[in-house]
Amino acid sequence: MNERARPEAVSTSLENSPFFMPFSMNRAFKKAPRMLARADGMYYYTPEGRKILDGTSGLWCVNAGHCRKPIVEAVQKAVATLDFAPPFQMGHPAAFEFAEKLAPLLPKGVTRIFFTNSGSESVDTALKLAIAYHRQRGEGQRIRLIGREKGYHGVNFGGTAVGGMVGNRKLFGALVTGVDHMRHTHDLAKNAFSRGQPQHGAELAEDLERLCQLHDPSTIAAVIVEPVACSAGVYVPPVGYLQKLREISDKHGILLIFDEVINAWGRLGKPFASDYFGVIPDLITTAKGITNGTVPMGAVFMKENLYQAFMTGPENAIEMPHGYTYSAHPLACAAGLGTLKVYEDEGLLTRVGELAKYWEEGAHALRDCPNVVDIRNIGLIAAIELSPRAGVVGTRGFEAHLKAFEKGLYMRVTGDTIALAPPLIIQKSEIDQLFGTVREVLKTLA
Ligand code: PXG
Ligand code: PLP
Repeated sequence: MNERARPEAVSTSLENSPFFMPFSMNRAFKKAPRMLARADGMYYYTPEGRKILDGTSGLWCVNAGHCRKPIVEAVQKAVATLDFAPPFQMGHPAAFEFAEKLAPLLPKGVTRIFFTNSGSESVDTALKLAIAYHRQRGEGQRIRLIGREKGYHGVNFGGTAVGGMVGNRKLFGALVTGVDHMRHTHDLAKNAFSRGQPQHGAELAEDLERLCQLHDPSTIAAVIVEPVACSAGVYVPPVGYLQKLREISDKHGILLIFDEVINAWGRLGKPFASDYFGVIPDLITTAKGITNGTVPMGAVFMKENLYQAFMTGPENAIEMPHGYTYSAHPLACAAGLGTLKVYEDEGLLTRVGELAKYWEEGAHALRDCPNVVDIRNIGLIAAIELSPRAGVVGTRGFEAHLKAFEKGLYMRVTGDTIALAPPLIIQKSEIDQLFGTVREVLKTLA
């Protein structure tokens, strides 16, 4: 990991900055900015040089830790060699090499890879592929898409439509038609303080059967879920739930999509959540940890039959009229190759298997802190749900975020739920430090 000179502190006011920040409180932030100037391993550094433990891997993406040398050097070399190559009707070696290196990591039967630039693009790509697949096979009536309440599938139109976070949907009109949602699996009354997978709720997968009966299964193209729903507050699938979804989708010829934008890349102690839960979907969407967050990239992994369904017409025709200017960008492929090397050299795709128990104990030890109504965990993910203040949902959670930053810990909150998912290189002493800071924060939070 490399050492760098300390950047100059930011001196100018940001109050009138033209930068329209995404998913942020723009006005409040610009009055009191929280800036990060550099990063190394497990830590961010502020422009003033304060050291901040990264409790959520940036945005759940920096799984190998920050500014890792093999990744930085791979990108530096790539940018000086081939800055851009058109991905349509042309190729470059790193794209094929990266696909070749990824393929052996994929769950059994999942063989083909379509590159995108983000999780949102992966989701919209997978939804389009699902509808097109059925049409290719003479089932063009399968146009419906099923998501789930509390799901997060990014912010493009398809992903917003199948997503189930109300605040992310309500401003944006009718979204995509033909979408329906299963109920979420969050059940505090039955499952509070579960360690790992909760015992109750497998039967909620029957909601897919209910929607099949409502719409007729022959109209449904695909169902998409995050195996562990992360963004909306960390909802771990009940024991048997994902297996049941697989059974019902198989019974009705519906494609099952696992959105592993966060779940993949060792977060659960296996390369994919699919491996962890022993359920293989037809398509997997991912992004984030595929390049350790260094250069934007996403991918859709699919079973062989999906790919083959498109390889049927004349060879002088384009098989898939879909793709992005930056699909398989040379810098992203270089970052991805560097990332895989670090994952392999350091065993990071399975390291969480050894850490998960210690992590679980640390998280659940916070149960006695004020306002804690639930603690959930799986792999190297934990959520601490706080009771909301009367009439002002989210303020207690957001204050926890601010106080933690003052005390040297970066962590995400969603509503009043704290979400923790540090880089997979974390040491046990740093796990103690992380939960110790959360304890201090919760103790002082009214
Ligand atoms: N699907 C899932 C399951 C995700 O978690 C996306 C799609 C979209 O990926 P992009 O790369 O387009 O952002 C995500 C992204 C949070 C948080 O704080 C989570 C995400 C993004 C931003 C914030 O929980 N997940
Ligand atoms: N809009 C216009 C006018 C374009 O020309 C393009 C790409 O050529 C796009 C949108 C899509 O951009 P991207 O391929 O980066 O997703």
